[in-house]
Amino acid sequence: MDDEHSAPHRRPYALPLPTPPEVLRRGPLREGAFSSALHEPRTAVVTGRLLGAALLTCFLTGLLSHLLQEPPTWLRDHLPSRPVDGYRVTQGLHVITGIAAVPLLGAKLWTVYPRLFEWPPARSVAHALERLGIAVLVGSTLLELFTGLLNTLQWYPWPFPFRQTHFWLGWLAVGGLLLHIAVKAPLTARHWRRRRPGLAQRRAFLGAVTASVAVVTLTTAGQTVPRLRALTLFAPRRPDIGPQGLPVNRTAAQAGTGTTPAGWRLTVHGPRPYELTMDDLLAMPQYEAELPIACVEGWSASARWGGVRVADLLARAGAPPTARVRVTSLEADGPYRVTEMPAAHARDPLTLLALRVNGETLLPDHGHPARIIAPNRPGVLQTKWVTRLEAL
Ligand SMILES: Nc1nc2c(c(=O)[nH]1)N[C@H]1C(S)=C(S)[C@@H](COP(=O)(O)O)O[C@H]1N2
Ligand SMILES: [Mo]
Repeated sequence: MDDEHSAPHRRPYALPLPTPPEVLRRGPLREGAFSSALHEPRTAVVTGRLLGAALLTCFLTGLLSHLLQEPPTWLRDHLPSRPVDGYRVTQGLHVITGIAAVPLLGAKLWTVYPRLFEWPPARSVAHALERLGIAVLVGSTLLELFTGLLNTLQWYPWPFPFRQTHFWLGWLAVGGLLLHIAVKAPLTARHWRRRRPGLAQRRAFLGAVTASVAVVTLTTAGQTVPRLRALTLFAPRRPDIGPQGLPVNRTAAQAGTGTTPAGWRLTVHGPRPYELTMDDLLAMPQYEAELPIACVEGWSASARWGGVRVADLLARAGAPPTARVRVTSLEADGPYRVTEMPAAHARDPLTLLALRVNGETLLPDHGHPARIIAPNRPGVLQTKWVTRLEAL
């Protein structure tokens, strides 16, 4: 048998769902429970545009940061070491747009939250799926901004690893966002342009939202934008406060590297491996470079570094200029004890095994006896307390 000639087909997602009994329609579920004139599409479109732009910028810069920190094999030989300030700018933007997204998300959710109490809760399977999609979008975005913000404070009150969670939640949030943009496109298009006369209340609301975004941005962006430094009230870090004029993330005490072992040597592995004492290093040609430390948490600070070119050290070991380098720290353990540097960075003349900063010998907190400093690189990979380089 076939049902070619039975009842007309309905696509399964268009199936209507039953309306729950009217007695349940109380409190916020009442007709007309929300009185503000601003719970309407034009306000949602204006806040949504700003929020969308912030979240998409945040996502793309975050993706970049992830790729730079853990480059997949196909990419690792194509990562450029210029512009010098590349990572500083993109990661600064990542944290700035993430922070700006907090008041924007608040405003957007406030505008549309009466929809949470829509009646009936689901008209059809399609409507139920759309609402489920919104739940995923809102949940993942809230969690994403929350974990990111707490990470800038170096506070990890959860049992899961931050970076992987933040990465996958980001995909979930951006997937939900793109779907949301697509589903709402016709409605958005209708309210894209302002119709005169505008709503005075809306103007006041959007003014308040803009002011909140300006305040949170101006009081935190100084952690990476030098011109805003004087306004840095709420940023977790002041980039100019710390020993030798630079902040410290992991101290020598935390890493157990407060005193350098008496017989410290730099070991360089390659076709012709060798070892150097500090005196040997100081006898090599010394170079200086003005380079930033750009921490993934959003602060950055520039300094004048002095030391030996990594390219010279590798060439002396007979390594080809296409070699990547594995850097090992004296630190007993820690996620950044061993890091890898792409070939472009290793052969960049600005990349140093730094022995000095701002004219002084490195303090233990900044990586004494020697640290890596390279252009266009996440701070986590600027390895301190270096004991070994291996050409790969
Ligand atoms: N060996 C080692 N190097 C490290 C780290 C670490 O935990 N271990 N932290 C990194 C991080 S997260 C940053 S932002 C920079 C900070 O450098 P600073 O303390 O000299 O400012 O060092 C990096 N180098
Ligand atoms: Mo960092």
